[in-house]
Parts: sequence; structure tokens; C-alpha cells
Amino acid sequence: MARHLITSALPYINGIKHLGNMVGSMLPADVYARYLRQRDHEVLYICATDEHGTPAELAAAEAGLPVADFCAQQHEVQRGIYEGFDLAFDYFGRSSSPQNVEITQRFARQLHRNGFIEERAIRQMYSAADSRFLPDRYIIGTCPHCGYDKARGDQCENCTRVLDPTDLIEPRSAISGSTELEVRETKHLFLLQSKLEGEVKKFVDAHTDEWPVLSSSIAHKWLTEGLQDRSITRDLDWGVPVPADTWPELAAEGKVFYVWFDAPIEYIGATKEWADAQPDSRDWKSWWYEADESVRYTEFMAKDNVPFHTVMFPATQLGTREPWKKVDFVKSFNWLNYYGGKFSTSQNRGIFTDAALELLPADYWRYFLLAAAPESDDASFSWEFFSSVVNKDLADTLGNFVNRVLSFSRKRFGDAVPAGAEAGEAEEKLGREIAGLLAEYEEHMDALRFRKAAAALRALWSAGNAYLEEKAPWLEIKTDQDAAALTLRTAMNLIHLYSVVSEPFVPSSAKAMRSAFALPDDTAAWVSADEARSLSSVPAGTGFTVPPVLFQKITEDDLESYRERFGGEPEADADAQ
Ligand code: B3M
Ligand code: ZN
Repeated sequence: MARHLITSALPYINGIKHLGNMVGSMLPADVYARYLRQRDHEVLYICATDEHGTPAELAAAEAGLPVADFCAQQHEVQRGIYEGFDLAFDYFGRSSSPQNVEITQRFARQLHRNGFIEERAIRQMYSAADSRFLPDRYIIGTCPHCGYDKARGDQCENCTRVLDPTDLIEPRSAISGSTELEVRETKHLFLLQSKLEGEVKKFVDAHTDEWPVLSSSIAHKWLTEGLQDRSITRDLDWGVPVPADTWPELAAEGKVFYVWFDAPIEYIGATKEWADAQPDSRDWKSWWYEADESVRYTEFMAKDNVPFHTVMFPATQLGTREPWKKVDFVKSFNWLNYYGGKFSTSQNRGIFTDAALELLPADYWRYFLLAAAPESDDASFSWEFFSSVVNKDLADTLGNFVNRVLSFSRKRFGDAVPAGAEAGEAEEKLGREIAGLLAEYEEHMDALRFRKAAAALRALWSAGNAYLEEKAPWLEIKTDQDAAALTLRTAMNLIHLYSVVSEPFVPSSAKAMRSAFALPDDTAAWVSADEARSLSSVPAGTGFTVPPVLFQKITEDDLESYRERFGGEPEADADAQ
């Protein structure tokens, strides 16, 4: 059995995330982690809040709180929301943890020892209007590559290229809008990525065939442009301090590491937080340090994060000359748009994760987001699309099947699974079909193709409906009780199978389905092909209850009120975050 290390891009602390963030990182990682656990793999799914940097400082200032308090509070808020989404992290840490400070400083010392960090005097943008040095992302201007006019100084989110603020055409302060930017000299640490370019290229090349095109093409695009040495320190109060034992002068000036330097290291930091939090203090190193071949590391992220994970973090790891575990598979996502425009944190447009949960249970969102996952291209959210998926797939196909079968059987045969006739040709055909669809579903899950996996899952649900329509137990019962009982027993076995295979997508509904049956010691352990074919894991005589309706349909009235509350038609050119 493999040991699966899974991480999803760390949600930034400055505000509540929207559904586009959710579908591009944490949700698919959770689905994959749940699936692998059900298949009896050892899984460690790690995530954390990304807490350092200017946006955190500014958001704290706006909230009138010291930044440490603000982060502690927002961490709890985000944690609560992810719990509401049923994200089963093994640990949800904080990049401001002492563990991350320690490991980040250790990385920096090692990189320095090996000649990959250099101190350089640089000229940096200083905004007189704001009386401060402006961090890269607080300088906005026109992207020299694609012409996007709201590119940030660290990266253009339109073409994903990583930028330097001095690359921008017509730069201005994002805080005050002032164009009165003056250049001042200050010292910073630089990561000499140019020296590591060959090694990073070798690393990326070794994975190109396996990674999704989106991941490898972004990595290659970045490598083709050549790896630049990058400044990895900032003049901020909030961050991992530059270690005084190695750089006394910079430490005395209060320099901290750039947030993108310590954030990926927090994947390791959070694993140590997890280990330290266990009463028997677990082993974190076997996942990360001199990990053996059995550890497979999969990362989940949206496309703008790909350069940092495929190039910059591997460069950082390689340059330590220590045996850190590097990523095996980078699963990346395009954007989920809102009515064709962009979800926007800054403009409060689209649906935020807290509001989503106030409206409807997590399973509705989980299933919809994955069924419409922006894998091969950007995808677009609309309330009409959302409600048609929920109503058709969840309410009509899955939910209705479960309630119809269980209530009908209860009415005719009482509160235990009826025995009825021996399985016949129709059941054999059904079993073969289910086993085939299950294999298809597994294939997509193993390959992390979530949209296709959702389609295969839906096909499994539909096969049950087709069987039920064909056998029509409500007619059979008029002439042949045993035939009707066989149909219902088979359908109940399908419900149990659905409860297992649907668990990664809709965990709480899956649990409700599974617990309809009085099966002692029943677990969500994965079904084998044989079990799928024979459809007999719920034997005749098993007691059952009829669960409340699993999925409520979204009505026209609901739609109307959602559109009104969230707005249906954003302007096409509004900027995004
Ligand atoms: N926090 C995502 C972002 O804010 C960033 C991910 C870090 S992953 C190490 O764009
Ligand atoms: Zn651009």
C-alpha cells in the first residue's frame, strides 16, 4: 500500500474564500483523500492558513486588530467553514506556527550554506504618499507580456507570468493609487534560482508525461523564460524573521521572509504541527525527510499557484541539499467564473463559502463543484446551471431512488430487507453493468479526473434507476410478490453500494444512506468488483429505516431569491482576485 501525502494550496488568511477557491484546491484534495482512505491506503491530508504578508497586515489594520489576533481569529473562522464543507483534513495548521518558523529558517540557513542565497542591495519602490516601501503585490500596472492593465507587481493573474514590479508599465500604488513612487536602496536576500535552473528543469522533465497538461505547460513556460534570482525578504513586521545567527544585520533591521518563501514550507511545518499535537507525538519525518519510495505526494492548486509549486518550491528544496520529499503529482485547476465574469474577493461578487453553507448543505455544493470542475478549461457558475445539476442528479437520480425504494419496500414488506426470488438475468446484467461503471469510476479517481469521475458516479446512480424502471416493482407486486421483493432487495443493495462509492463526493448523504441499514460494524470500506457484481452485501432480513428526503429540489422561487441576493450579471471586465 502506498502512503499518500496530500496537500491543497493554503488559503490566504485575509478573508473568506469563494467557491472558485474551494473547487481549485481543498475540495478535490478532500475527495481524493477520502477515496484513498476508503481504499485502505495510508493518507495524510495537510492544509493550513497562509498568514504572512502585506494583505494580512492590511486586513488586520482594517479590522482594527493586531495582526496576530486577526490571524488567530480568521484561522478559526476558516476552519469552521471547512468543517462545514466536510473537509476531512488530517491537520489544518497555520503558517505562523513556531514549527514553520523553525523549518523556514532552517531552509534558509541550508540554502545559504550551499551558496544559493545572496545578500544584495536593491532599489525598491517607496511610496511617499503611503510613507512605506511597497511590497510587489501592492504595485499595480500594465503587464508587459499581455497588456492586462491591473497586473500586480508579483504576478500577472491574466497570463500567470511572474513579474517584478519594475517590469510594470505605468506602475502605481495599490493602496493609495499614487503614481509618485520613488526608488530607495535597501538590502535583501536573494534566492539564486538561476543556479538551480538545470536541476529544476530535470525535475520537471521527469514528471512532464505524468502531470496534467495544465501543470506541465505552466512549469515549462516558466522554465523557458529562464529562472530569475528572486528576492525572498520583505520589510514587514509580520512574517518569519530572518535568522540573526546567519544575517545579523538584516535581522536587526527586522526583515522577514517573503510570504511565498515560507508558505510552501508550511506544508512541512503543518505536518510537524500535526505530529506535535498527537498525544504520542507522531513521526512527521518519514513523510518529508528521507521518505522512502512508498510515499506519493500529490498537490492541489489553482493555475496561478503552479509556478510556485513546480519551480520555486522544488528549487528551494533542491538547494538545501537535504533529502526533502518533492511533489510527485501536481493537480491544477482553471478558473470557475461567475456568470462568465470572475469571482472577486475584492468586489464581493460571486458566492463565498460561508454564504453557500447558509443556503444549502455542503453536499449540494461539493457535488456540483466537482461535476463542473474547471479541469480542461475555465468553467462558469450560474444559478440555473447549479439548480439543474442539483435537481437532476442529486434529487431526481440519487435521492429519489433511495427514498422511493426504501419507502415502497417498507410499505409492502415491513422494516427488513425482503428475501424474494433468486437473482435472475436482469440482476446479472445489472451486476455486470455496475461492475463496469465502478471500474470506470475508479480509473478516473485514480487519475484525478474529477469531472469524469462525477460523470461515472452519476452513471452508477442512473443504472439503478433504469433497473427499477425496467423491473417496475410497483407492477410486479400485483402479480408476483417474490419478484417484487427480489427487485427491492437488489435496489437496496445498490443503495448500500452508492453509500460507499458516493462518500468522497457527498459524505454526509452517503452516511445517511449507509446508516439506513442495521448492519453492525458496517464501514465505508471500498467495494470490490465482485461485490459490485453480486449486489448482495445487504442480506435479506437486515433491518432498515427510511431516511428523510436526502436532497430538496431547488424551486423557481429559490432561484429568483438567489439571483436577487447574489446578483446574476456581473460586468464582463471587472477585475478579479
Ligand atoms: N495562499 C494562494 C493565494 O493566495 C496562496 C497559496 C499558497 S500555497 C503554499 O493565491
Ligand atoms: Zn500578463
